[in-house]
Amino acid sequence: MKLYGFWRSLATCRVRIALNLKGIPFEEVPIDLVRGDQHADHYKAVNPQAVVPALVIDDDAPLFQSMAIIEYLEETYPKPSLLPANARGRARVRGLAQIIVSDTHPLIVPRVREFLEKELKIEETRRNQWIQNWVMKGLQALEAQLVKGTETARFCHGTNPTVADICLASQVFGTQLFGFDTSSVPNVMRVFSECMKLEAFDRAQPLKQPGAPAKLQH
Ligand SMILES: N[C@@H](CCC(=O)N[C@@H](CS)C(=O)NCC(=O)O)C(=O)O
Repeated sequence: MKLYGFWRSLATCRVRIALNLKGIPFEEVPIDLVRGDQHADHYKAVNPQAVVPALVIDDDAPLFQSMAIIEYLEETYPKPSLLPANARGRARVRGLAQIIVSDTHPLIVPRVREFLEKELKIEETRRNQWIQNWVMKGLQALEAQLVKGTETARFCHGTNPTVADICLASQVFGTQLFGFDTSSVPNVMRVFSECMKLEAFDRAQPLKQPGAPAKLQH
């Protein structure tokens, strides 16, 4: 299995965690998003959207979009399951995941940041304000659901990690990359610290991937 990704890509991180949790071996092929390698013809032949991740299994057509890839893995490698056993639980977990995947992460991806900078000519401080605003709004929405939900336990939903925890952890890694204060989301951070006790999450984190800097500069 070949995972096209990038060390600091939060969407790649989600798939990496799922693969690790399910114990599926894979090889990661780095696509340097800073250098713009996602736009190279050789990568657009893999994923014409010019984004990572993409997952290639045997010689089949590449799978794309992190959540579609994770759902595929869930169906083809059902154990351990990353979704609750009942329909209501699955709806809650998918809802928590979508807060991050649909409503938060898309607002801060490189092509959006580049558009703000190069087309709209928004200066760096204001661009950082944009990123911080949307990331923290997303995490605060997650925080409110964790506080309200009676199923919140060691993880977002019960005592086993689900796709909600995968998405939560990926976005918290993002706050670390940007150097944001997360003290306003204590329940999110408590779940994150439970996730990080699991090797599958720890091994998937951005700073442990090839190409990552030894230390972040903020
Ligand atoms: N919704 C997509 C997001 C994919 C995405 O935007 N990936 C980012 C990295 S996290 C990317 O490759 N960006 C390239 C760019 O914006 O130019 C998913 O979950 O797979």
